[in-house]
Amino acid sequence: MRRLTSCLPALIFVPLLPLVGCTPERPANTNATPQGTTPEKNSAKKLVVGFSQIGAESSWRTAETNSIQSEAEKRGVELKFSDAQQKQENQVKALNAFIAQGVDAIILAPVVETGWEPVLKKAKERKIPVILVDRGVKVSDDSLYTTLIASDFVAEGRMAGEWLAKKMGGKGNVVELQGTAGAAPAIDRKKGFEEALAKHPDMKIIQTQTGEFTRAKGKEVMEAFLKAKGDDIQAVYAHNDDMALGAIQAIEEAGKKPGKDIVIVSIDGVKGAFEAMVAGKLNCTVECNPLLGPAAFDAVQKAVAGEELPKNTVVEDKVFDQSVAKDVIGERKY
Ligand code: GZL
Repeated sequence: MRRLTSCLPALIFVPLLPLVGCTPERPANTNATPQGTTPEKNSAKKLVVGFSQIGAESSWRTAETNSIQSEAEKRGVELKFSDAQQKQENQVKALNAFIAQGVDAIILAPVVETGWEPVLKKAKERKIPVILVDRGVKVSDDSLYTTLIASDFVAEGRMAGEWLAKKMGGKGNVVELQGTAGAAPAIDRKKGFEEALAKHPDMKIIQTQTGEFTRAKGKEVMEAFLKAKGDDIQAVYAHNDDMALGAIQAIEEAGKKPGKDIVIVSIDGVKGAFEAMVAGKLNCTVECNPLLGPAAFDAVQKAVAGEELPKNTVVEDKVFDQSVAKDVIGERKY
C-alpha cells in the first residue's frame, strides 16, 4: 500500500483501497493539465477552491478549519470558505454557489452521510472534483466524489472499547455520549465500540444519547444520565473530547470524581483532553487527527491536474492514556 507521507510527517496516510480512483475528466472550467502535457503553462492561474465546513462545534473542528485555511494560504490558493453551522442545507447551498462560480475544486466535510447525490451530480457535470475530508458520504455512485481523506471511525470506536474493557477488567456499566445523529463518525464510532464490548458480556451500555459533539450538550446529557442512573454508572464513552469535557463538569457538579469514580474514554486527542488526563479527570483519548490541510490540497492539485487518486486515504490514529499524557502534551499540534 502506498503511504502518503509527503504532506505531514506527523501523519501517516494509508490509501484504504489503492483502486484506480475516479479520475475526474479534465475540469472544463479550470486550467487543469491534460495527461501528458507539461503543467508549466497551467501554473499561472491561481487555483480557486470552495471549502464547505460543517461549523465550529468542537475544538477538533476549529483545528481542521485552521489547517485547511493555513494550507490554502501557504499554497497561494484562493479559498472560498463557508461555515454551515451544522446544517446540511447550508452546505448544499454553499456547494451550489461554488459550482455556479466555477471553482476549480471543492473540499467538503459532510455533516451527515446522506442527501448529497443531487448536488454532487451537478459538480460532476461541471467536472469540478470534490475532495471529501474527515467524514464520508453514502452515495449510489462513488464517482460522485474524487477521494475521501478521513480516519477509520470504526477502528477508533473499537480501540476505545478495547482500552475501556481492559481498564474495567471486563465489567461495568457504560453511558455513551454519541456524536451528531447521522454523521459518519457517530455511526461508526458506535459500531466499533459495540464490537469491542461484544467480547465482554459483563460490560453494557445502559444509556446512550447524542451530545451533538459539543461540550455544552455533552454536559447536559451527562447530567440527565447521572439523574437517571447515578451510582450505576462506572464509565463514560464519549464520541469526542469536547463532550467528555462537558461530562467531566457534570460529574464534578454531582459530587463525584471524574477519572476515578467514573472512568472516561473519548476520541479526538485535542489539547484539552491531554490537560484533563494530566489532571486525572479523563482516562484515555483515541487520536483523530484534524490536520488535514496538506493532504486535502495534495489531492486538489492532483485532481485538477487529472491525476489518479485512491478512493480512500485513511489517517492512522493511536491511543493515548494518562500513563503517557504528561510526556506527550508538549508536542501536541492541536
Ligand atoms: C471526526 C470529526 C468529528 C470530531 C468531532 O472526523 O468529523 O467532528 O471527532 C467533530 O470533534 O465535531
